[in-house]
Amino acid sequence: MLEKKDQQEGSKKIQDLAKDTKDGSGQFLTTNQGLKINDDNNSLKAGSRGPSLLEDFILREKITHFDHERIPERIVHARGSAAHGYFQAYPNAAQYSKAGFLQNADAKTPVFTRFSTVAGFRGSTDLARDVRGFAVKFYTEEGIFDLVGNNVPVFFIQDAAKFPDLIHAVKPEPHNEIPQAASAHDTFWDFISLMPESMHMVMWAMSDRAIPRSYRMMEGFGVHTFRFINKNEESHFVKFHWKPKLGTHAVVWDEAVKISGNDPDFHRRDLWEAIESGSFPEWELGVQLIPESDEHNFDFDLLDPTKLVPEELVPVIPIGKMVLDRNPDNFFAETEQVAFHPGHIVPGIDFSNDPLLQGRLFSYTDTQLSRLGTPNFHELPINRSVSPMHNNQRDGQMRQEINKGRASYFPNSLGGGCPYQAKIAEGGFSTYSERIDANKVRERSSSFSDHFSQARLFFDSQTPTEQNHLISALRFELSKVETPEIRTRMVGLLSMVSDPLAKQVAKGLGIAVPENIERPINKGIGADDLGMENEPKQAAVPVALSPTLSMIKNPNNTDTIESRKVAFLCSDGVDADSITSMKKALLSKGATVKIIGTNATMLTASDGSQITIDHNLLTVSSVLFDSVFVPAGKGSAEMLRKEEKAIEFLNDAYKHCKPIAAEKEGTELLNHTNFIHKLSDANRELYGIFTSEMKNENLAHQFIGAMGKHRIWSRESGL
Ligand code: HDD
Repeated sequence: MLEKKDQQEGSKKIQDLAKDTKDGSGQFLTTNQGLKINDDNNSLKAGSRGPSLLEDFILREKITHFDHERIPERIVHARGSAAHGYFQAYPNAAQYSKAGFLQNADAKTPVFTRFSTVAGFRGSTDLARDVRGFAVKFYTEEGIFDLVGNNVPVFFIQDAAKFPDLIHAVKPEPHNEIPQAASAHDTFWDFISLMPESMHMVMWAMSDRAIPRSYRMMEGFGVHTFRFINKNEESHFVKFHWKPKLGTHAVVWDEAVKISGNDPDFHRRDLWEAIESGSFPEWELGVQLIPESDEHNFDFDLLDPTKLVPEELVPVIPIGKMVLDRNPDNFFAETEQVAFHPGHIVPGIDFSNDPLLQGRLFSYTDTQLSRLGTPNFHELPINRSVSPMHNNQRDGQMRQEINKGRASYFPNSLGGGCPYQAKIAEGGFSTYSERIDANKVRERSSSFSDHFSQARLFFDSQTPTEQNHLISALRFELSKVETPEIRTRMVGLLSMVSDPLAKQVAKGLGIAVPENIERPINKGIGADDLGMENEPKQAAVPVALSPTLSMIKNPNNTDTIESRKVAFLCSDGVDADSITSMKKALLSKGATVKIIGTNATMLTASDGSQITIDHNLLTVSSVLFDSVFVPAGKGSAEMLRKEEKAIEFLNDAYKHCKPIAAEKEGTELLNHTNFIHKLSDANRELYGIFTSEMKNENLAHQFIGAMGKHRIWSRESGL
């Protein structure tokens, strides 16, 4: 029997652990009806060894609730992670749009931002090769504004009518539900090979943009052209951009595959840990503004979602920043139940006639009805507008609001005419009055028919490293395709983008680039139309190269190493001083250091001091870190040499182009890797390997400098 004092201490410990949870603050366990529960461990039985009794309403309530805990996952973007934060406009923003949240540079508008993959199910890996969703809910004083974009500025299709086909093609195949969270299968490439309009987006999806290092290191795009309406009721076309403060960075494919095994929650954990540690991710919101009068001054149609506006033609003007500074309290209540909708806009923002956007305006409410089960989904705390909500919509499942009074219609006199309509001057929303004079038709505008120029612009704007990654990705994906005709058709389409690209992909597949390109069946447009015959092969765009399309050349990248994770590979006998000085240098630049040891708890350093281990080598791999340091210490280096995992850790870090540093005896460990002997002493530093046989202040400096470049790409091309 525990003494009373021990019991009290035990329960105090539990209370301490639970101090940040609402239910931990000394509350009784109750049923959903508020009845205090006396025994939550045993069901009601006829005798302690007898059958359970149906009368047990406490058990029935608990099990019933449990049986209904899951709701349908999102048909797309099921796998996601989110955070709270705020948006703050810059002083210049007010002139471009009359939206209330852009008027005051001192005001902070709360936001909830959800990042996601597209194809995988809710429990799938974060590191799938996929487009990432980038959806921001602004809780403005004028109502909810949702900017529901992606980390890629264009889309696969031009018309919403093709969306169900696209998603059916990319999701696991219907007969066997294989493969999970992967586009590398026949149905996806079958569809793509018949849809030339997807070729620009395919370039992005096969680039390293589709395997980001972190949600915090992704650009975001509104994709469609929207409208900004200013105080004078003038309209500009607008494209939205999110630029991450930490730069735009990716992992490499081999790494992505290994991360999926090591930590399928890699991006979710990364976002969560960064915010918990106070390293709040930040993006700048930028806009490209195009006066109405310039609508037709481009070689592409602004309404075509498979096209971007090169930043060289229309610069991105920063108008505010978003900081994510709070993790959700409850995944289901917030991240899962949040309902975004591109149709949630506020005065000062309006739609364009992009046919993909127009179709989305229907789809998002409809999907919430089946996913969240009621037209009252806006009453869930995460979806509630901060501006007061008054209307005559009533009842429905799970209604929270207790509406008072008799009048639930408008106009009314019994309710004093309330709620009444707002004049525009009072903030009432009025749709931009665009002149439309047209025939009702079911067709695609011929201004949408150049599918290849911007795909080519994208490919040509990449560095050789990025081009190689893109080629490898296409080789990988198309090698997984089992139907030879699909591969051939795809290589044919790629040759419309770039001959060198098509040749390289074809070589990897062991086939030739077809001479005569097969005309895609159905062509994604009406059966009576000509399709590709109208399309100019590699038509000119005024911009030949666009550095902002490349992640490596991206002018917005800085050399910050803030929140980057460095693994210190250690064992007993490590030199404590070596750890301390390198750690100090890295922490001063905002990096995170993790001690990897050969057990799960403590290391004994060479001076006898005890060092806490963050991760047992058994449980991690270098794919989870940005760089590796092997500290000094003879005993440590000798122990690690015998650990196959330690050598693999270094070999992988090298393969994935990550900076590696080693000090004094730590350098000895590198002699057992498979890369060190390929490097001369002279070119080691060029390839991001920094070693010092003695204590050397410069080592940390060099190491940090290399980390600021993200990866040492010369390793891929140079050896
Ligand atoms: Fe969509 C979810 C982004 C085209 C139909 N979409 C969804 C999410 C993002 C996007 C980020 C996840 C939101 C969240 O985190 O809850 N979708 C896009 C972008 C598109 C796009 C950038 C093209 C530019 N989507 C698109 C079309 C349709 C849909 C053309 C249908 C006609 N999207 C949906 C949906 C989803 C969705 C089925 C699933 C879950 C949800 O809406 O709430 O309605």
